[in-house]
Order: sequence, then structure tokens, then C-alpha cells
Amino acid sequence: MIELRSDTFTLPTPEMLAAATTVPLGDDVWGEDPTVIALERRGADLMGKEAAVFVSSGSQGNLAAILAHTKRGDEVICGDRTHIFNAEAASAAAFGGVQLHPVPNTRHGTLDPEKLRGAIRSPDIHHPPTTLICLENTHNACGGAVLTLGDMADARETAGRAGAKLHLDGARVFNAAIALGVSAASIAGYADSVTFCLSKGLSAPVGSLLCGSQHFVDRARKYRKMLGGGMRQAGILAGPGIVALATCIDRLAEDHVNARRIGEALAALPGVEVDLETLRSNIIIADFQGTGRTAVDIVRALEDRDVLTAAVGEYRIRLVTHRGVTALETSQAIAALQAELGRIGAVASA
Ligand code: TLP
Repeated sequence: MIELRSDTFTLPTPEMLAAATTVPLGDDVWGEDPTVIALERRGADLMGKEAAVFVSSGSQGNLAAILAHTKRGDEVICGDRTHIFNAEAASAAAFGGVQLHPVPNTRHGTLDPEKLRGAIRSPDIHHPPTTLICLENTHNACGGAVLTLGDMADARETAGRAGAKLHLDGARVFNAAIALGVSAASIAGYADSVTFCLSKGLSAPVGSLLCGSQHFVDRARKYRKMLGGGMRQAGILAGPGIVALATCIDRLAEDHVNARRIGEALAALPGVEVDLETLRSNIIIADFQGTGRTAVDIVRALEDRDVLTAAVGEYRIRLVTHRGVTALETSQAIAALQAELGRIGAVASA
């Protein structure tokens, strides 16, 4: 099977598995696991932040960040297509008592600047205070769109003027860095805090890092404990994370090349639409409405051709490239897509 449902399916490398069984361990709730400490240091350095806390998942990192930045009754502005708004089970509302205020995402994954400014609350007895703005880079549901440094700077400025903090859901921030040809720290530099995932394209089995100032990370660590995220000999998980940061960042460029090939091949098929301008990382979202077939129908048909994809709307399918999909498998997946959906030439001559 060619696995294109998500980069979360990546399996650990042999070096990661070896690290899991050989790294020094301690009780991390006591702050004594040397491997977790080393991973947190490395993560913070890569993001250019003072400190980091190892969390079980991207969702836990985003929630701990929101809890640490806000208080009950606050309002948090985020894009209407963000993972925080759509795919974290309303955790910020349920556990933090904060209201998420969605602003339309542009196809580039940014927040429409005018709508963002308009969403910021003025001081008024009726209004919840806007204390946090969240961005996502790369932007999953916008087809892996990459926010530029200029986009980040604009949001920073708006947050600053509003007296709000800026959190970056950087689950795939290294994909953004590779696509822009800049360091991850230069992207994260615009945000007060950043979550990034070890368990997606970086291929570690478990975990994310939440990074920010020492004061912020101390608060987030406390919230992680409240969420049941205080782990003990977590070095078993942090060891593979250290290997992921040392060995799997640069190779993300290959995933981008493969995604581009798939996106271009899909865009050439009759009735299929792909935004090739925003396709710059490892995620492709294609719209199949013009084929007259639903996403679920096409996903099933592709499965019969040994290609796994995910429906993300009635007519939209997401495909994600990663370390588990080689250039050859990319060609095989493209051949399967062409066989299932037909080439433009084939339809024209029919
Ligand atoms: N994304 C998963 C699914 O939940 C959709 C995926 O397969 O892409 N932020 C972003 C931008 C994400 O894409 C994800 C996971 C998360 C946060 C949450 O990370 P985890 O799954 O570790 O909680």
C-alpha cells in the first residue's frame, strides 16, 4: 500500500528505535530525565526560544499554550480552517473556558488582515478581551500552504497593537522553513510560542515540543501536568525525537518534490482542481467535483489500486507525502491516479 493519508503514518527509523532502548532515563516529572532535558534544549534552540516542554501530541501542545496564554472568558482569534478550531475537539473551550473567534483563512493560510483587525475586540463591558492570536504554518487544511516571513510579521504587528500574544501551531514548521529556505527560528521568531511535532514528517513515533519564554514554558509545564501529560521515563520517547531532529529535517525537501509531482499530475487530470500556487510543501488537497464523483468513491477506488488517501470534504481529497513514500512509489501513485481518473488526452479523444 502507498500511504498518502498522512505523514503521521511515518514509522521510526532503526536509529530512533535504537535510541529508545539506549538513552539515559530518569523521572521527568521530577525534571530528572536527561534525554527529555536534552530534547527540550535542542527544540528550544531550533526555535530560537528560551525553553521548551515535551508534550504528548500537537493537540496537547496547542491546548497547553492556549491555557498558559489566556484566562477563562478571554477570546482567541484563529483561522476558520485551522487545526485548533476544527480538529482539537473544542479543547480550548472545554478546558480553558476561552472562546475561539474564527476569522476566514485565505487560500495562502493567512488570516485576512482586514478581517483580523476587525475581529479584535475594543475594551467594552460586553466584549471578551482578545488575548491571543493563533497562526498555523504550514497550513494543513489550506493544502500545506506556507505563510511567508512577511505574513508572520504582519500578524505579529497586529497582535502587538492589540496587546495580544501570538501562538504558532507549527506542527509542520520545518516543512515551512524548507519551503521558504529560512531557519525555523526565523519563522518562530515572530511568535511568542510555537508548537512543533516530532511525529509527523520528522518520523518520530510520539511527541511534540511547545517552545517559548522560560516563564511561559513554566506555566505550560504546569498545565501539561493538569492535563495528565506528566510522563515518567519519557526519555524512551524523547530519544527518538532527538534522532528525528538530527536526521529528518533536511530530507523533508524530498517530500515537497514528491508532493509537487503528484499535484501537477492531478491538476492535469480532467475535472480535478489543485491550487498549484499554494502547493509548496508535502500536502496536496485536490477538488474532484468536476469529475462528478465523490471523494469517498474515489478514495475507495484508489484503495483498490493500493493507494491510500483521505477524504476531507464531499469532493476533496488530501494526499500527504513523507519519508515512507519513495520517488518510485510517487510515480506508482501517479500512475494509479491517472488510471483511475483518466488523462485529459484520453477524455478529449473519447
Ligand atoms: N494533524 C493530523 C490530523 O489531526 C488532521 C494530520 O493527519 O494532519 N496542528 C496541525 C496543523 C496538525 O496537522 C495536527 C495533526 C495537529 C496540530 C495535532 O497534532 P497531534 O495529532 O499530534 O495531536
